Amino acid sequence: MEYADLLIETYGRVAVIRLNRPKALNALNDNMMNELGDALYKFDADKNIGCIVLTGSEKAFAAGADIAAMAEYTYADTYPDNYIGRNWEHILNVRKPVIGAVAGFCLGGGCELAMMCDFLIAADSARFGQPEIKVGVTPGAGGTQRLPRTIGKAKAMDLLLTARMIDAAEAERTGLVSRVVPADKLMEEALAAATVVASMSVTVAMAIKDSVNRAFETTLTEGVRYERRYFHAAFGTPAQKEGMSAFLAKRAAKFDGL
Ligand code: CO8
Repeated sequence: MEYADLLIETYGRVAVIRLNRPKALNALNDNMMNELGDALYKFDADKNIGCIVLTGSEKAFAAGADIAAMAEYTYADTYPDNYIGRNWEHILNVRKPVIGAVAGFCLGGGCELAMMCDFLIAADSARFGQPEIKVGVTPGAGGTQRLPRTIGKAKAMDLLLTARMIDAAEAERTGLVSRVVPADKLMEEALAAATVVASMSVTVAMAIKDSVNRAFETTLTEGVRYERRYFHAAFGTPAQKEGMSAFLAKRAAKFDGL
């Protein structure tokens, strides 16, 4: 796959999508978001891929939506065309697990995109924030919704209203990221985690992802019912037969592609 604003690599059953506009700290523009959607959908449909890693550069995961592109926009340029909604949320349709590997600036739309990943591994160099207020707009890709659900109202309001950045340690304390690793180990750690995920049953991994995401959309009772359907359905999959027979035979399960 060849893209102007992305770099693509695969490692076994893991696909790595790297945001690549280094001169603009990976500011997210229309073309990059179209390409990202295209790459995500291709890997989601690829039977040889079990997990996707989304990353940026050492300096920036992404420093936000492209301010230079947006500066002259009018309401008439944004609302009728569904600016952002049109191509920023493809990632939410991806059924396979997506791990975000974040180093450097992860701001504004960059932080919103990161929060659409399933979990985040951060380099100790990572800086997170929602500084949209400083450029005279609200967040537009979920910052006011996913951030409070993730780190709580007080912290979210603090970040959204003051535009201050938090470092990787604070991001881990608040639950925004699942782990922090030395910057020079970020890709090694992200690939190791993704390789573990990709070695599991892709069917079960997709079901777990869907079920966890359901927790944010429904009541506890309905969510547990939803999960129970997947649990029962698992007994109709080859993955359950392989996983449980491997356990009883005291051997490692081989889920490749199941
Ligand atoms: N858009 C466009 N260009 C950018 C952006 C951006 N968001 N961020 C950095 N750049 C460019 C700079 O203009 C500069 O370009 P040049 O070299 O041509 O002058 C280059 O990247 C390097 O940046 P700096 O020189 O500023 O580097 P510093 O290390 O001094 O500062 C910062 C780094 C602190 C990250 C600083 O660049 C900054 O504050 N950037 C803007 C952060 C920001 O406000 N982000 C929010 C943008 S609004 C948004 O994301 C709305 C999201 C809504 C959903 C999606 C909408 C599309």
